[in-house]
Formats: sequence, structure tokens, C-alpha cells
Amino acid sequence: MNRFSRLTTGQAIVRFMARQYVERDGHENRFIDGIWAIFGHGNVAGLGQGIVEFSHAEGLRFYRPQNEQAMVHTAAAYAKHRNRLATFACTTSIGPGAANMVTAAAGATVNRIPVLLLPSDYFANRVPDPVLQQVEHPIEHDVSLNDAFRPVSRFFDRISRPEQLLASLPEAFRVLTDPAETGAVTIALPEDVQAEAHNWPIEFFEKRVWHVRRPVPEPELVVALIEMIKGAQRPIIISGGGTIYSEASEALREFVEAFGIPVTETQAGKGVLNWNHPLNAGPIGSNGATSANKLAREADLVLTIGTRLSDFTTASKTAFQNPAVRFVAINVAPMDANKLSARPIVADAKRALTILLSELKSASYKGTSEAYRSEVKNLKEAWDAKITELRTPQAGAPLLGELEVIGLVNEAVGGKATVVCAAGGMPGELLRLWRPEDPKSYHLEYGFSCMGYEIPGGLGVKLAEPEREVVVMVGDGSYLMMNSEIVTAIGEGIRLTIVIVDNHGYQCILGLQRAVGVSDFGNELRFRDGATKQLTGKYIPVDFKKHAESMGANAIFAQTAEEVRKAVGEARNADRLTVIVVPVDPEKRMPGMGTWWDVPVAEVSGEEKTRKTREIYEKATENQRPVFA
Ligand SMILES: Cc1ncc(C[n+]2csc(CCOP(=O)(O)OP(=O)(O)O)c2C)c(N)n1
Ligand SMILES: [Mg+2]
Repeated sequence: MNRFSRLTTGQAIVRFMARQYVERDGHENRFIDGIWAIFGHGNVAGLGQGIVEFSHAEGLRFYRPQNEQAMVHTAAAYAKHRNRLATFACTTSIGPGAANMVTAAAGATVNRIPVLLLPSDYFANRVPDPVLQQVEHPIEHDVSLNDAFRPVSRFFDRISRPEQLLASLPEAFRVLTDPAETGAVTIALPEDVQAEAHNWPIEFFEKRVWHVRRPVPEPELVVALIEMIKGAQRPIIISGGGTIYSEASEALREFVEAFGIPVTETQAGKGVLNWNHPLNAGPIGSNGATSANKLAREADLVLTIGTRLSDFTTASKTAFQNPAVRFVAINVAPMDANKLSARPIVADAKRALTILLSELKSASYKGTSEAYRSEVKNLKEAWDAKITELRTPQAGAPLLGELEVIGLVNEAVGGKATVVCAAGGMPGELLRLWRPEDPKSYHLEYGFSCMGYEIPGGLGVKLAEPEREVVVMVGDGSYLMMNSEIVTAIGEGIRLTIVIVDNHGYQCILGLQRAVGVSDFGNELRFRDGATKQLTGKYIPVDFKKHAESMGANAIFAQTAEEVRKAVGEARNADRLTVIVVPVDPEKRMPGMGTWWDVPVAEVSGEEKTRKTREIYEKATENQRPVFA
């Protein structure tokens, strides 16, 4: 005799979500840790009613943010900090509320971070069409705004009959919990269907534990890799976010200590080894270290682990200049494992490193030469000294530089606090300057580099690990774009530190504009000038301290090194979120370090300097190696 629960679609979703668990290495936990919602007519009645009736009873906490994009950033940051073993669900109304999530959905997908998105959709029965906020596509009548989620989701479905959930939800959770497939998962929910009831087989709501797989490498490929490593004179490792998500830091440390192979880091991978580990050669690529980049340039074997090899990592394919260089990639995702013509080892980072360590030992591999190890040591020491110099405040200047602020904040919070950042000049500077002492202490969203991630991201990290000190570094531009989750944090009683570095605008893009031979234009925050009618007037003064205070934050203005140190200490002891506003000299920029990033320069121009820059650009593209053997 079949048994059923009669529930609406909305109620069924809440109950199902609450009962999904993950297991990895024998540890089990709930996968969806809460529901974030901004209600509108599209979701307040259907899914919203289900949330009210069931979420508390099912132990799912409900959160009410200020912006749909922001709540998805928070969910992604939460999931990233939890090594993708837990996330949040996010629901919106139809139309603009749903559209607001698309940007952050892309961010999650680019970064391979699970988030569950439940936007509402137009009536499946189409009777009241066009419903408020409906985009009426004149030709494709089944298209809705939510189709904009398709290219940025790893799984997409639209539920036009309740019972479709029986097939859709398990598939959604399979994708969310799969390390290779994960990203944004979107289930669009027509307004009428959310409220419709169905007789659900009770088995549908039984607790389900999703095993998070750790695939082992194919033995034949391990044999081949061992031969390649044994034959290499100048091997390096590039370690990305996947190493951290796989919790492979210790395995990586043991591996490199056994064989003297230097590790270079990406934005998502930084922190996998302590900054001062002798084999941590620093960050690689366009924003990389002189040490890592010299090793990369001359490497004959590059072992990439858990990285998607973005253009910043490969310096737009200029990083590797040894004609004999070969790549091997350990990655759980086949797409990433096959980049740069690498020998693809589709496997979990921790498992692969553990197996490689023992196989290399059995093969009597003794590791790299003494000469190579001492070269690595010298390069690292020189790099660390350079960074200490860049981080140290210079006496006497009226304003600090951004690099000095980073150094001061890092000194004050230590290497175990988590720093959060995403866009602007600071990601590149943090990559070089920040000194993490724990794999979870460096949280950069630099796959999508989405302005606005910073504050909601900090909130997500703090929710994931409330005991950890969290410091958000945010530019004035990103802050002005998205700051209102401060209100959410205040409401939740969450204490974190936000440092606004105010340099009057989009200074990193201004720097880039100059680098591509264009005059300063449209990036600083300036008044329209009465005479020129251009945006060349004085800086528009923004009182960020008052702004933060108006949202309930504790706010401090800090201009000198001493004031910054003191403010960070005060923030740590404050009873609520603290915003520290630091004005900086925009022209104290990161010095050039001989690296490159491909940003094309105009091929023709009336400006002499643009034409000169184009010549330099064309010359630089000659260093690109688009294809490797
Ligand atoms: C949503 C979004 N829009 C535009 C950009 C392009 N962009 C990257 S950094 C930046 C300026 C950021 O300004 P600010 O936060 O003040 O940092 P600064 O450049 O001054 O370091 C812009 C416009 C982006 N990354 N994300
Ligand atoms: Mg700025």
C-alpha cells in the first residue's frame, strides 16, 4: 500500500531540502543550512507559505537580506568557506528579483561553488498573462526571464507540474554535491505551481545522504606521471582552489617536502601552504611573485592541482617559456584537467597526492637537485623581503598607500583571520602581500571578480565559521555598489570588520587605462566640471563613516598607520560590525614587476601614446604560447 504526503510544491521543496545531507571521509552534515528570500508576489504565497509552515520545524534557518545578488554572494562565500560541503538556498520573486540573482549565479558557477537558486516564474497555466513583471517574448512564448539563468547554471529546470520535482530535485542535489559539476543550480518555480498540491510518496522525504566523491587517479596515468616527474629538472606545482576544497593542504605539504618541489599559488589556492613555508614560492601569473614567475618561466614540468588556469594564472599564456615545458593536471573536473594540453589526471587532489607520494617513494625518487632547491630558497627570500618592504608604512607622508594599509591590517589581525575581497586593485595586491597562516584565511572571489561580493561574502564566511576573525577589504567603488548587507549583518548580530580603502574611484581601472595608452577618463569619482562639461571636477566627497553608521555599524575613520592599527584592535573588541574608513593616496600604486595581462590596445588612434602602447602590446603578444605540445 503506497503512502503519501499531500503538500504543495513549495512545502515539498522546503521539506526535501531540509533532509538532504552530504558525506565525505565519513563525516556527515546537512547540505542546505538555511533559506534566504526576498519575497514578492511571485514567491510569497507558494514557496513563501511553505517556508513559513515548514522551515523552522525542519530546522532550516530563514534569512532576510537586502538584495538578491548579495544573498547569492553570501551563499557562495558560505559554501566556499565550507569547502563546498554546505550552502544556502535562495528564493526570489519573478522578474527583477530573479534577474538580480543572475550576476551572482554566474559568479558561483565560474568559481565552481554550489548555490541553490529558486526564482519564481510566470504562471504555468498562462491565464493571467502578462502577469506583473513578465517579459513578454514576442516570438518564443515559452521563454521567461529565468532563461537568463541557463548559461550561468550547471543545472536548470522549470517546474510546470508539481510532480516534476520527483525527478528534478534529486538531479539538482546530485549536481550541487558533485565536486566536478557543481555551481549554480536553478529551479524556476511558476507562481501557480508553487501553490498546487500533490500526493508525494513519503519516501521522497526520507533523509538522503549524498556521497561527495573523491575519485582515484587511473594507475596507468600515475605510472606515466612518475616517469615525467623523475625526468624533470625544474618542476613546479600550481595549486588552485580545488586543493583547498579537497582538504589536501597536508597531503600537498608532505608531497613537496618529500621531493623539494616548489608550490606556486592562484587566487583561489593561496593559503594552501603557510606563506612562510620554504617551498611556497608565492603567487603565479599576472599578479604574481618574481620568485614564482621566474620558476614558471623556466619550468620543464608544471603539475597543476585543482586550478582552472585563468588568464591571471597563466599571465595570458606568457608564464611558461621553456620550449620543453610539459603539463600534468590533477583535477576532478575533466575540462580543467585538459587545459594547456596537460596529461589529464581526473582525480581528487588529496587522493592523487597521497598515491603519488607513495608511488614516487617506491620508485626511489629522491626529489629535485640541491642546486634547484637552493635557487628556490633564494628566490623566495628575496621575494619575502620585497613584500615586507612594500607592506611597511613610510614615515612622513600625509596619506597611506593601499599596500601599506594591507600590511597594517594583516599585521593587526594576524595570519589566521580570514580576509575577504573580490574586485579592484586589492585582489592583486592581497595576492602578493597578504600572509595567510591557514588554508581558510584567504578568501578571494577572483574567478568572476564581481564588485559587490566583498561585504555579503564576509557575511557568508562569518556564518560558516562564527569563531573566526573576518576582515573584508573593500574599495570605495565596490562599497558604493553594494553595501546594504551591513544591515543584514547588524540584524543577525554578526560582528565582522570591514575596511573601506577610499581612493576616490575605480583606481585599478584608471591604472589599466593608462597602461593601455588612454588618458585618464571616467574612472574617478568626480563632479561634472562646469567649464569642460566633463567629469573632471573635484572629487565628490563621500562620508563613508556616516554612511556606515546610518546602517547601524560601528564606524571609525583612520588616516595614519597608528590609527589603522588602533581601529582594527577596536573592531575586534566591538560588540557589532565595524567599518573602518581609510583614505589613501591613489597614486601610491603597486610597482611593475615585469608581468603581463592581455588587455588589447587600440590598433589605430590619433594619440601618439596610444600608438606607442600598441607597438609594445603587439611585441608582448609574441610571448604568448596559445598551444602546448
Ligand atoms: C560588477 C562589476 N562591475 C564592473 C567591474 C569592473 N571593475 C573591476 S575593478 C573596478 C573598480 C573598483 O573600484 P574600487 O572598489 O574603488 O577599487 P579600486 O579600483 O579603487 O582599487 C571595476 C569598475 C567588476 N569587476 N565588477
Ligand atoms: Mg577605489
